[in-house]
Amino acid sequence: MAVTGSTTRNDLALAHPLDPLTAEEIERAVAVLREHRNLGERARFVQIVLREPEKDDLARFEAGEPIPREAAAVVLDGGATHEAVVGLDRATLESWETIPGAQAAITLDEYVECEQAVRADPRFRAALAERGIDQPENVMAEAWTLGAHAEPGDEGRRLAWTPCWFRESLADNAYARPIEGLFATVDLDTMEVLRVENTSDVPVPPPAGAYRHDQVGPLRDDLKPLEVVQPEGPSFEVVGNEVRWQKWRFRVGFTPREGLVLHTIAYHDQDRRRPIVHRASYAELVIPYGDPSPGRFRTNAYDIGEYGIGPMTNSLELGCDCLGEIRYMDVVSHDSKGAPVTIRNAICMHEEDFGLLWKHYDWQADDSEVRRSRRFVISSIITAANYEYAFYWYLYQDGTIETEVKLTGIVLTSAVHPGERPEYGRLVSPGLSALNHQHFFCVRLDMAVDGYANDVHEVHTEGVPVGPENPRGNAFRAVATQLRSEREAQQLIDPLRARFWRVSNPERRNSVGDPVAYKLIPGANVLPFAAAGSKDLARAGFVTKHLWATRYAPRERYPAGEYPNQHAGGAGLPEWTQADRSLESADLVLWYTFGSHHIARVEDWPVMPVARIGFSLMPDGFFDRNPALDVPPPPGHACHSSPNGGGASR
Ligand code: ABN
Ligand code: CU
Repeated sequence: MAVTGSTTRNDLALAHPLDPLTAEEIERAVAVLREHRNLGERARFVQIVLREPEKDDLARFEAGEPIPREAAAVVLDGGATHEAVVGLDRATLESWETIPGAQAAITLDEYVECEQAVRADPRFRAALAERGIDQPENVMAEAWTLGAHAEPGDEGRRLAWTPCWFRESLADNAYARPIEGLFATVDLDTMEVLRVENTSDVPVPPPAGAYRHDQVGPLRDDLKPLEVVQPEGPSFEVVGNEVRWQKWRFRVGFTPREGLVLHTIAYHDQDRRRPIVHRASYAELVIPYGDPSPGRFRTNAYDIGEYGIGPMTNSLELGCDCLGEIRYMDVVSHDSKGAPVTIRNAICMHEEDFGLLWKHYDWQADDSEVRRSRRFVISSIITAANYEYAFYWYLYQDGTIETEVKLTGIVLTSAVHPGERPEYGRLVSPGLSALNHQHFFCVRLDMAVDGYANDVHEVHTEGVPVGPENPRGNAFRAVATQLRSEREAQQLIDPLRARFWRVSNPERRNSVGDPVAYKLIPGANVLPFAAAGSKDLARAGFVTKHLWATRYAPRERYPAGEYPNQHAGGAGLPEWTQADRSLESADLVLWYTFGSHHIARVEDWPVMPVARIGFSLMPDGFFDRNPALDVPPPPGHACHSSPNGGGASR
């Protein structure tokens, strides 16, 4: 990972054990695997990633001990999925294990090769000809994962199915003209087209959906320039992969599966570095669609677990994706042959003015104190076929950590008979339906609130029954219940009772004697509509609860399990939490699942204005007072005054 901009990495920074693999390390891992396992030409490297050191290894490193660099790899070879660990310092194969029954994530190379195989298939071409389409090269056939919907006889194969769209040229909207009912099923190991379904007489909709700047008619001409200028540069520093902004410190990571990862998020306070979150990432994203029609019922994809969003990461452009005094980081991904691929400007960092931080006007003293809020933003944007997901982490001067996803791109479409109104989607253009769907994100937060021994409580507010304690009926209070085990910690949001979850450190007290704590405050959320007992819901058990908390275990990383692709269901959080491990004074991991519910609007077409969803982690007794008291008034502005004079306006 390299930083573009005024900061450069130095040798010391290079050595940090949480730094993602460099291109050279990926090459070394591939060379070791090829040599020791005699891998054939057809072997695929699905994911090669830093094998992250455990917390006690990191402590040893901090104490000055070098710790070995290791790569973890998922490899497809001979029709099976294998996991390997490679020692990078001495180029050794540390382990090689075949994972029975696992289907690794689909690689972008397979995605491209699958489309080529489908376009070349005579049955597919015949089906296109029936519809008057004689340019198969202008048909997009996307390799979608199949979930648990393999046809009898296909079990055990590595499968994809392909919804298809037609366009006359690359300048057309890729999703405007679905070829309804035409779906191929492909064996990705052999790239054999197993079958072509051709079940619908719905015509391909007419051309529509232009959205590019030179296609949409006159552009508005009344926008005056808006520039964000920091003449002295930004007030953060990037040293290697460590970011220092105000009192915040954290490290930037990146994995092929999760994309952007934040490590060791801490706040400098009371002359020490106080940890808050050891590791934060988007650990899963599943999009269930609600159309039961032939073929389309399969539409259900895990963009993180079944594909991996690292390679989908965009190269960002200054003034477009991010505005202001930006620092970028490049990341290194790799293709399925194991060749490193650098994504330039993949991660964007900058500061934003965020309006009011705090204010009070004392009218008797005629004294006003105002502070402006500045937040630190770190983001990356991925393109998962039709959709864009922009992932943001925000750090605030009052100790709040927030994350937000901005969803944009093009809604997933199907075709309907002219004049028909779809039951399971909304018409966005004549003959074109945008399918009902939901996007469920699961953020994994390996917590470390002032240390690794943490408790978790559910807190809600309740009114007190009218009686001797509350004779006038006005009383209400917050009620905290400790979640002592993994089953107790399976929770739903309860916005009408203002529910939140508090993670505290029972060994450290604040100035009023309470354990220091951070609270997770949910934002908008929803539950799935897939039926209980359905194959889709069985695989996505983690979406049935909004909060899960588990005792840290190194192999428990993804809420639908390590290999959700073609899995029958039950893996991940539902399986691990059957152990019902204690969460008292524990090294604990919070998993927060949140769903963006999407019944499309015609305004979502031809490209969707951003929809936002997220949540925050807010200090709740972590500090001894408002931690942003020491933020100075902006220089040169009279937004404060003393009681004895001064000229602030309120
Ligand atoms: N949104 C499903 C998907 C992701 C990547 C590639 C194809 C399809
Ligand atoms: Cu959507």
